[in-house]
Amino acid sequence: MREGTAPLIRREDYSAPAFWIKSVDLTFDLDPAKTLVINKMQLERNLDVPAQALRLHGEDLNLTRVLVNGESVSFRHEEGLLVIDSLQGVPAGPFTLEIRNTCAPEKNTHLSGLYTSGGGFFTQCEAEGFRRITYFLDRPDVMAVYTVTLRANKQQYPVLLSNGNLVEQGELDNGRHFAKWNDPFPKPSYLFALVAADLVAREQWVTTRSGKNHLLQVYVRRGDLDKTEHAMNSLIASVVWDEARFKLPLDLERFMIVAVGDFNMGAMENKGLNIFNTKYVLANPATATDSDYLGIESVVGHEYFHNWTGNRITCRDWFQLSLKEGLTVFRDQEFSMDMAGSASARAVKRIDDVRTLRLSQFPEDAGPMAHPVRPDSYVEINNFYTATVYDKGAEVVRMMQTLVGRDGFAHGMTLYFERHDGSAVTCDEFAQAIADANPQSELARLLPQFKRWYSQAGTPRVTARGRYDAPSRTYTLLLEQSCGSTPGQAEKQPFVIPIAMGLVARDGRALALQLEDEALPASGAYPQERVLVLSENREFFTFVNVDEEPVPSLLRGFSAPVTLADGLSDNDLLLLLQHDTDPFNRWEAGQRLALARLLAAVRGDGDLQLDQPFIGAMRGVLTHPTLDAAFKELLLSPPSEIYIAEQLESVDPQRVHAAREAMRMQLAQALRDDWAVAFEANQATGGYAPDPISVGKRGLANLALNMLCLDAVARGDTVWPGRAYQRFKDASNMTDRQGALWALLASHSELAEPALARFYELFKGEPLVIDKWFTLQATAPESGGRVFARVKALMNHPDFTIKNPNRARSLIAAVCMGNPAAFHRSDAAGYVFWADRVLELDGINPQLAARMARVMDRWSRLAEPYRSAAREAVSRVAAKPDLSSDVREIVTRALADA
Ligand code: B3K
Ligand code: ZN
Repeated sequence: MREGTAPLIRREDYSAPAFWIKSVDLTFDLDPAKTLVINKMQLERNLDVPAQALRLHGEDLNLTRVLVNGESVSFRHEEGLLVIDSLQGVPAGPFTLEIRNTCAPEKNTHLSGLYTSGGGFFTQCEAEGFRRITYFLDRPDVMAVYTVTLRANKQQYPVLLSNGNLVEQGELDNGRHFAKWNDPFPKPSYLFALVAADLVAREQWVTTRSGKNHLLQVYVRRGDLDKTEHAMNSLIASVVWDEARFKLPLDLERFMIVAVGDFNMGAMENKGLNIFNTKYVLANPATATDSDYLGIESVVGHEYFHNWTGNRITCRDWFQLSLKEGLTVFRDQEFSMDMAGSASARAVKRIDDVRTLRLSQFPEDAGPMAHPVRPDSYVEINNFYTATVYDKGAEVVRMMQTLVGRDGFAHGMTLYFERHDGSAVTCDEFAQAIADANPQSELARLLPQFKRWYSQAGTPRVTARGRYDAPSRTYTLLLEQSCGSTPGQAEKQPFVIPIAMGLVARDGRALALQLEDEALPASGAYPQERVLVLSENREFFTFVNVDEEPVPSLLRGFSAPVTLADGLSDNDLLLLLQHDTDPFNRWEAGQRLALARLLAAVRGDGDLQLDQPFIGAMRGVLTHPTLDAAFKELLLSPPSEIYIAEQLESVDPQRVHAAREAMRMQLAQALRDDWAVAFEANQATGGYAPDPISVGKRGLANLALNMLCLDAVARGDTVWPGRAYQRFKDASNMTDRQGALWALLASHSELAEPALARFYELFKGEPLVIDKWFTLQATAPESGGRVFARVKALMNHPDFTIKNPNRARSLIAAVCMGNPAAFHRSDAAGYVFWADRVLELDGINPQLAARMARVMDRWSRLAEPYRSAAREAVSRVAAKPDLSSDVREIVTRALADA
């Protein structure tokens, strides 16, 4: 294990490897206690760099033999590296290196490298797990062809899988068998995978456009086959989409997905052998919610799309992680949008993605872990699989598409693959390809400046001021940008910010947009929407032939990851809420109206008291004859407590919670009859299908039921809670069942207890549903400390185990991240709980511990008494002497944020 003094790795220190590994022949004798690995490599010196000793990575391994060209050589260990000095003078040309070592999969609680789960063997190698399997140049720019032979007991491990194509399989002595796999594509070690377990597969053949047939397989444990249909459908849709949208075909004879119950993250894109957290594979209507279904579709897509963006072209070094992650998130977002279909359903997906960005990336960019999309340094790379690298990285790619157009972007992708297929490259090379394919674009003109999105951390703030001049019939927009300092970056240079916009007349009409000195376009009409490109600190944009003072609708579709201060009044926002042709800004107007009221209540002395214009506007949304249900639900859900807190200089989480709960209660009361109508009108009929219309109906019906119970319980009325309980019992799908249970929990109904008990009895054999059962209890609205007390009691429940990441997250992360009012207690008990859990987890699974540690990132923003208590808890974790480098990096950065 790496200890707390691990060095800082810097991007500027990159140097090419001293050796290349051309091919690897691996043989595994799989045994949970002691697995033997025979690793035969073909290497050659990299003649572009000065001759040096060979230094191989290795971690938690037992080395038994080292042979160079069949002869034993001397070696030494130095700072976690295996050093073979005699290879410094090796002649140019290939030589072989054979290494034998053992490892102990059943003792591997880090879930990095080779480990056991549910009686099978699984691997996770990204970012640096391969070195926990055998000695290697475990860095992404060393790409080799792998041949892998697996040997294991046939009865216990009937399925033996690795990357690529199966070349041979057969029987061995003593009840053992073997399988030999070959992956023809050179790949970095982080994409290696093996699985040996007792599994069954759903199979499907597909034919790609070239006429080739491919076998798709989804492997799960016996008994879970009835939960694989949606994952398989999502995989087929992904194969079809990537070929249609980007002309990128499946390049292997077979493509496998394997589900495993113990997994640190969502899934992993190993070449041809994706390994998934069961959470992103298993679903049937009885066990999975609509959002589970959507999550599966997007993660299956994401991992499949990595096959080109990540695997065929990979990262030169881990600082370039967003090269594959930002791009692949962008691709999975586009995939889900294309699958959603209608303009309204696409907007719902976009709003969802922006909510995620604001919930996780904006706080990250404003806190101690702020880092550029392409970081400059790290201690532990696993700590940099962040919202910034993934989600802001995706926004950077999206801005490129906005600047060059959808077709231009597709051409850019084609050029990127022409230039770099089969190699390990940098973010610069990606941006250059997109720009070079679009030489006339704003991206090409501004490329060096645009790339500041990769190098500068922090969320830019755009302010906009409009001035209408009646005599000249002009409307002038002044746009200004600034960006606060972030750790290590005091001054920021201006960004290139594409601002999609329109102007809306007082009667709701969209106005034609003619800029000063602009000729009539070939289409014969000026557009009603356009993209302004802000690249200076301040710029004026003047529109002519404007007959009346308009309301500007800026940053449509959230065209850049910035915050916007446009000074719009309540009346302006009400106009946009009603008339904006851009659905994103329509939603945003509603959120801003709610946010303004919430912030006033949190900052001021009085309680929140909703005004008639706001209530009327919300009623207008709820009773709107044509808006989609999903869109109504988004509009009627107030901003989250985390998002509200981010707008405040000093945060009292209890006040934020109280204000938001008051808003929910008043909306419940004021719209009581309308909620009842909406509930009845949005019953999805027929069999379960996760299509956007049905999903929207179930979502709005659940919100309505929640509001109706809230209002009823407050009045002492038992009718709606009774109906909710009945619905909970009779539900034919998990979305409705969980929605009804949540309505009871969130309204503090007495029926919540019997419902929880019944839920447990129904699903005690379904781990993913029991995760939900823990999470529902941990995220229920706090009242009088009961939720927190329940969480502590649940830690002793026979089904709770901190060793399983999903289960640990379902309770610990759920309360610490998902329930601010239960977590931030004036007696500091929440922080003590957090510190104890982080320390406990650190001894088992440092990656997971470091994720949990990030809960406290924003401690310095808290008001007293929370702030001092939170700092003390972070200091207590930091004081532990043998802390992992993972957690040490997080808490050290947090404490520097005073
Ligand atoms: N590439 C993996 C994440 C690996 C995380 C390593 N700590 C999954 C993904 O982004 O698709
Ligand atoms: Zn990814």
